[in-house]
Amino acid sequence: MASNRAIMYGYYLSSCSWRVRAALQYKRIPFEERSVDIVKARQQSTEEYRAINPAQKVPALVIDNVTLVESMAILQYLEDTRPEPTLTPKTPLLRAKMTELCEIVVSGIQPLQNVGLRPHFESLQKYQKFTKYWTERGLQTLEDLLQKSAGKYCVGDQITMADICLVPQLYNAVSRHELDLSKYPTVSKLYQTLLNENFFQQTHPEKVKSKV
Ligand SMILES: N[C@@H](CCC(=O)N[C@@H](CS)C(=O)NCC(=O)O)C(=O)O
Repeated sequence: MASNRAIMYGYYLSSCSWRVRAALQYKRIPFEERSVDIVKARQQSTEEYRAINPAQKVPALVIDNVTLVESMAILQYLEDTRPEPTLTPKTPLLRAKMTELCEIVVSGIQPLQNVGLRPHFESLQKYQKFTKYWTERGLQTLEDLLQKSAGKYCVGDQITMADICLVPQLYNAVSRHELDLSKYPTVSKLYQTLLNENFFQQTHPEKVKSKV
């Protein structure tokens, strides 16, 4: 499908932004990233950005003359319109396994440690206790599921959306929540393998940070 260069609105430390950035890179879709500072400047709540994403969150992607929000909807759109290289397993069972893993991250961890929750806690300590609990619980769930589904990657030996969701969340767990991944050996091994993949290296927050 012909298109102009895509524009991604994101933040370098945002795990949801990294999902989209990684998928764009994996599928070799040219894009430019525009930074929305969701932490200090809280640019997600400006009138200008709310016109792009009414949810006041990153990411948003302008592609094919439309604006898309919600990272998983964006991933599915990219998969449907640019199917090669694919991020979806071939069989219904493996697709279900992929979705299980994505959901653990997307519904079971990320929203429960989002920076947007911080003002709703009386203290930083209470926020950190809450976010740590849900992140550790999610990581244990991932470990249990991945012991059964993983090969070289999360679902067998194929890169899928599960890998795209996993890596950014693990980066957050280590860098923001200072969690020790060695308690989760399968998760930990996958993280090391995936971090060596070129499309994750090219889209790593440290690399994006140096450009903004
Ligand atoms: N379900 C959404 C979640 C988006 C989301 O929570 N983004 C975070 C960064 S990872 C954000 O913008 N937080 C700022 C806030 O909530 O104010 C998606 O997958 O795109």
